[in-house]
Order: sequence, then structure tokens, then C-alpha cells
Amino acid sequence: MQNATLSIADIAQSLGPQIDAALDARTQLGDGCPTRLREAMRYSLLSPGKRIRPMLVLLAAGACGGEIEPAMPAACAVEMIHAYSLIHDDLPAMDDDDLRRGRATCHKAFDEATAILAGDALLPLAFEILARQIEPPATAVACCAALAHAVGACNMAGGQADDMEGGSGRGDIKGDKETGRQGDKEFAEDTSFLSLSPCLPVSPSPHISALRLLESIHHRKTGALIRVSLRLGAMVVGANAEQLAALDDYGRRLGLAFQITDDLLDVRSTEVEMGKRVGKDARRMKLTFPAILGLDQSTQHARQLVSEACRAVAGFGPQADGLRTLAQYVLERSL
Ligand code: GRG
Repeated sequence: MQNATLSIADIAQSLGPQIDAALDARTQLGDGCPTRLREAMRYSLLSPGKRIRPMLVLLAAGACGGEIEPAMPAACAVEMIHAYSLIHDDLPAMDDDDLRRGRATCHKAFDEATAILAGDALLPLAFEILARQIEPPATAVACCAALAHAVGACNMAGGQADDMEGGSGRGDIKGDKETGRQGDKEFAEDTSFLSLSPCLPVSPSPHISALRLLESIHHRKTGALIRVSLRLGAMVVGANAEQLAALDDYGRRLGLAFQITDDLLDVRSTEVEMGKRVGKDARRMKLTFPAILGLDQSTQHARQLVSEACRAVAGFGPQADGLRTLAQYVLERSL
């Protein structure tokens, strides 16, 4: 799987069907699960996403010299969390979207209550899979703790909360309505996203620029799940501290580059290409990288981050070729 000539198509062809089969097998829920709920969970989970996060799990395991099979439960767990977050993110109370992955969003295809429950059910299923299918038990516990922290109040859910407020609930950050460009106001800093340590109060430094605030939101909302995907893949194959640190460095930079690209695609791409509504950020005057830095500088920033991410995994040699290919894809993707 790890070879310098690997393209993203090679990776997707090799890993995609294995990931989909594993997700399919783990959602054949039996007695007690209402048919409509199971259908809604599988509708969203198995719909044609890029599977970037499970691929990161498997590629991280491979970079550390491990096999795919022991990492597959963790790959499924992160994709289930991702699917849950998308279902909830699309709800009327959040982003209020009717299109996702080229199809009707879960609450449109089913109904709002079923969509909420489908997300609610995918979330614990991810942890059940980690708890039951990762060996040894101590590694399973460590994986559950890492994933819980990455998607909880200090990371994914918290980043989403701040993002919905347009940037930490501060009404004063609204930008220029025509351009979507944000002002230069400064904001109180939240550094809790900086580590995977328990969510403890941090003493805030007095001010932070709009860019730092935006980075903080995205490190938590999008980046934390990407980072923990790499971490889980490495943990299940017994990676050492140096490997974990290098992968975390890669994941932190890749996560931010992913979100910058997402912001750029929201400006540049079309609904048909993306399979979801575009242009929403500007309409809602959301704090985004293009709004703060402009298109060119945002592109440059993403490029720089991907190059730094690739440098972070240089020590793995050819075993990390898949991670380098994936990082390049994140930069160049068109959906
Ligand atoms: C309700 C407690 C509670 C929490 C919800 C909704 C939520 C927490 C978090 C949302 C996080 C979120 C939706 C981040 C967006 C990240 C993003 C850019 C997703 C798109 O990822 P891709 O491009 O999608 O990998 P595909 O479809 O390819 O999988």
C-alpha cells in the first residue's frame, strides 16, 4: 500500500471498498433497532463520501509498520462520528442544508426526529466498536478517551458552537456585507484546543486576532477529528511516542489545510461538483479564511501547511507515502 508512485485513486481503490464493506458489516443492526432508524443511519453513513478520516487511520497504521485489519474498527469509528456530525450539522437548527454528498440530507430524506436519532445512534456505536473490537483492552480504553476528547465540548462540538456564533459568540466580529471580509477586531484567546489533555480551564491571554480565532475554531471543529484519526491508527499498532508526535504534527497542519480548502471551495466551486450547497459562508457573513486573507493568500497558506505536514512525517520514509499523497489531495481536491 505504501509506495512513492501511489496516486489518490490507487489509495481510494485499495482502501475505499474495504472501508465501505467494514461500515456495512458494522451497521447490520439487529434486534431492537427500528428499521427506519437503521435505514437513516446507513443512508448517511454509507453515502458516497471521500472517506478521508478512515483512510488517515489506516495510512497512519501503515506508516507505523502495522497492518490494516487491526486498525479497521477505529477507521469505522471515526467515519461514524463524521457521519453523525454531518447529519446534525445539516439540521435546520444548525446549518439548515438540504443537500449532502449529492443527495438529500438525512432530515430531508427521512424526517428531523429520525435524523437527530440517527446521529445520536452513530455516536455511541463508534465507541462501542472501539471498546469491543480494539485489542488489548488498555488500548481500547485509550482510544475511547482520545476520541471522546476530540469530539467533545473542547473540540468538535465546542468548535461547532463557536462557529455557529460567528466566532465565539461575539456580535462585534461581523464583517463587511458586500465582501464578507472581516474587520481587524481582537478576541479573547481560547487555547484549550492545543492539546489532547482533559478539558481544563485555561488562563486566556487578553487578545487574539480574527485569524487566530478562526484557526482555533477550525482546529477544534474540523481538525481534532482528523488528528485523532491518525492517533487512533498509530495507537492500535503500538506506535511509539515519537511516531505519535510526528503524526499529530502532520494531522494538525493537515486539518487546518483541509478547512482552508473547504472555505475556498465554498467560494470557487459549484453545487454539482461539491454535492452540497456552496456560497453559504459569504451569504451568512461567516468568519472564513478567504474573508480574512483573500483567495490567493488563503491558497498559499494551505499550500504551506501541506508542505509542513509532509515534512512532519519525513522520518517515516516510504511507509508514509500514502499520507503524503493524501495531504496533496486535500490541497488539490475539487469536492
Ligand atoms: C450536536 C453535540 C452536537 C454536536 C454536533 C455538528 C457538529 C457537532 C459538528 C460539526 C462538525 C462539522 C460538520 C465539521 C465540518 C467539517 C467538514 C468540512 C466536513 C466535510 O468533510 P468531507 O469533505 O466530507 O470529508 P465527505 O462527505 O467527503 O465525508
